[in-house]
Amino acid sequence: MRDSVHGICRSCAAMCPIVIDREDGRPVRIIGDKHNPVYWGYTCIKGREMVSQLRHPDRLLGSLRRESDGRFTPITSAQALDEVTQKLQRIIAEHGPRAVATYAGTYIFTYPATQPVSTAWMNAIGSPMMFTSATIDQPGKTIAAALHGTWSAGPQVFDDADTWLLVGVNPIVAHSGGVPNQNPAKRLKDAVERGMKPIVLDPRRTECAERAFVHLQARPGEDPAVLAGMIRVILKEALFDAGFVRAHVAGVDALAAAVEPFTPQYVERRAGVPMADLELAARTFATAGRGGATAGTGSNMAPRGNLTEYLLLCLMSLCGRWLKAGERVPNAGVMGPRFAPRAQANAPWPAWGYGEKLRVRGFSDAACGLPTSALPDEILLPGDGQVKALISIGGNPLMAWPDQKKTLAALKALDLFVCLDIQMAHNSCHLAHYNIGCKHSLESPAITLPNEMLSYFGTGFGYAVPYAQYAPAATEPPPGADLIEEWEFFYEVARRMKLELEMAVAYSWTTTSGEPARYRFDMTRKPSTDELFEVLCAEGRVPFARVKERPGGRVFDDEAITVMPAEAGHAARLQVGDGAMVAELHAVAAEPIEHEALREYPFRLISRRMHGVMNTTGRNNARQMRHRHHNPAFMNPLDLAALGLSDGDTIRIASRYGEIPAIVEAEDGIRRGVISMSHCFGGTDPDSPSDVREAGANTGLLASVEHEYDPYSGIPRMSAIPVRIDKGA
Ligand SMILES: Nc1nc2c(c(=O)[nH]1)N[C@H]1C(S)=C(S)[C@@H](COP(=O)(O)OP(=O)(O)OC[C@H]3O[C@@H](n4cnc5c(=O)[nH]c(N)nc54)[C@H](O)[C@@H]3O)O[C@H]1N2
Ligand SMILES: Nc1nc2c(c(=O)[nH]1)N[C@H]1C(S)=C(S)[C@@H](COP(=O)(O)OP(=O)(O)OC[C@H]3O[C@@H](n4cnc5c(=O)[nH]c(N)nc54)[C@H](O)[C@@H]3O)O[C@H]1N2
Ligand code: SF4
Ligand SMILES: [Mo]
Repeated sequence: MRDSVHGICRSCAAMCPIVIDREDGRPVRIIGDKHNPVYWGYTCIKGREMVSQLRHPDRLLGSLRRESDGRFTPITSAQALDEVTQKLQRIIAEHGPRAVATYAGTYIFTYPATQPVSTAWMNAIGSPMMFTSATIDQPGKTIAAALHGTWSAGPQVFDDADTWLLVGVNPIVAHSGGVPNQNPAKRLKDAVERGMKPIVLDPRRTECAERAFVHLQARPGEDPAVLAGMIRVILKEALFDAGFVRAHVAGVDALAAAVEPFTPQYVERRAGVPMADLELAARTFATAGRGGATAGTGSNMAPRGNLTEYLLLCLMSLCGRWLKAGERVPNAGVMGPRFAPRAQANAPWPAWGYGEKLRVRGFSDAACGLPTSALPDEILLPGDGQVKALISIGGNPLMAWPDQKKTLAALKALDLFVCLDIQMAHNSCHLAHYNIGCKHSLESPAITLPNEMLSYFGTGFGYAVPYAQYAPAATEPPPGADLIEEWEFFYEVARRMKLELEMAVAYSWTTTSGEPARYRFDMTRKPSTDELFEVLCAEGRVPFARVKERPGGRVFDDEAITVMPAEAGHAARLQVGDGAMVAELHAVAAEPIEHEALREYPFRLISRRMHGVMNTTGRNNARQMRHRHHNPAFMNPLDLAALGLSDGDTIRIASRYGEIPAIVEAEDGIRRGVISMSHCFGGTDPDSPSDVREAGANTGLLASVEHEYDPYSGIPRMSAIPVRIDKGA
């Protein structure tokens, strides 16, 4: 029998609505839902290829135990859970709960039950050692928000903006943020056609830069200098929103003094941006009308990502790019709580220096969470509190963490390493003591709540309209499979440990104040995922049952919610002169200009995403990889010619900390002196490198977690890495 059902793609954060054609209940084709009012039929190859992912020979269809000879024995998930529980209990009894850590990777995000249940379990055993990929992604966002404060009513939105500043972010490929992730290519095209003037700051002429009004093709790693230069122009020419600043912003004098050295001449010399372009960008941003600014991974992985994110918030506040009293709120919440915004600031809050103290490099908990880059050292460093057990949830530490050699040593040193994954290719799973096979996203129900909550993460994220979708599982796991959902792992281990579980019904990245609602699990009756969704949406503005009524998703714009005026006597201000950030600006101005000082490393290696794969996921599909196996080192054709290189040649790229082989490929539009290369490639053993043509290379080998790292998030220099090129393999 042939039929079609609605679904939600969970291959990335965009959560596109999909239509799944089935034969006898088995998905055979996935297409976009052309009737959807928000995504307009959009999908990408990663979503459409889920059909082959579902039946890929690399898929984990059950659980595996690694034996002492390194081979894997299939075991039932019940037995795996029994054995993992016993091992965890022994580790906790011997070393205390801090010896147990969790790492939540990319595939925790689109499964909204996973994080609250895993956190509930960690709270129940008493371990604070929860790590996520957020601290090796864009940790500057949450840190900058804490230092600056937030605006209760939220930012102006992309869809009616007159300008948007995109900094080290490329939404057309990444579907992450900047341009809202619902069909970003069309959204940006439509915006430009109605007159928007996008400004792109990126060393590469990206798909977004192609549509920019101004493209600042700066040297990598110089975003703080460029943004400080823009702020200086705006202050000098008094282009800021004086009324808004007077009423709601503090610290302008300190900021003005700190940006003073960043004259257009200095920025041109330092960042390689023509003076006239810098001034045009500043004037456009300040005078265009409505707008916003978004940074992405490129800027956060380059040095001083916190400062870059902070300067964007300063630009937003100086130009009053926040929703004003009486304006209609674009998205007042659907599955999330009713938004009751006011035209007032939420005061800054502590960004670091509280909670759990790590034993290495002076780290503590911070607004972005505990630093993942320090976890390998927490595993390797003997003594009280040493981490002995790690549970990786939809993540791939070996491929994704910076400093792959240290990561490998740490993963090998663990007494217990458990991976919750769907497949084993190019993966940390081969080092795990237990691999717990998880259901594929098409085999469990889904809700768009995560993308809705993403609007709290930063400007230009989430839905700008009150949209939501629920989709039931589109198919059953194949016959004979023995799979669980990630959250069930934690429930089942808790049950075996005779623990009570209580989960907070809130997301770690929301900044809503007040205690979250709590939900106590019945440990004698496991809830269904649907029941958990019900709990997670219990505070929603729209009853969950109403969302479920319309399988393809819909916009719930039945209620007009407007921004209320500030409360009488409200004193909190948005802070643009934070002491730590001002000190960093002074430090930037005082340091030598790197490209003039560091001549031995004339190139900068920068991060990028590949269209067809999601970090590691999809590398084992030839169509997604466009029939190559590696991650090319993209360079400007003139640089290749100057070095006597042609497409397909092998080079060695050396940073101050490591070295990798790579295959070059010409790409017009990359700034000269820049190498643009994706992460999560290479073989699984950096000490016996596989052929670069077969596996590519891991750019994390060029980073060191012990040098040039952020003191709060721990993120090391993962983009704008100074490198040198040697010809030949
Ligand atoms: N050098 C360098 N390093 C980087 C980056 C960079 O740009 N440059 N980017 C960083 C960023 S932004 C991030 S987020 C991290 C990514 O860090 P990770 O999340 O640790 O890495 P991924 O490769 O995304 O790992 C996803 C894992 O989940 C598995 N998986 C896929 N689908 C599912 C599913 O439905 N359920 C479950 N349970 N598992 C699934 C995949 O097989 C894979 O093993 O890497 C970071 N590392
Ligand atoms: N197709 C695909 N989509 C993905 C992913 C994927 O692997 N593939 N990964 C997902 C994940 S985990 C994340 S976090 C998001 C990330 O989403 P984005 O942050 O949008 O990531 P990118 O597309 O890599 O865009 C980063 C941009 O920064 C630029 N850049 C690099 N260094 C610098 C610098 O020093 N300064 C400036 N100004 N620019 C710089 C790069 O040229 C690149 O265009 O994407 C998600 N979506
Ligand atoms: S953009 Fe993301 S959610 Fe949409 S189809 Fe592609 S992978 Fe799926
Ligand atoms: Mo990420």
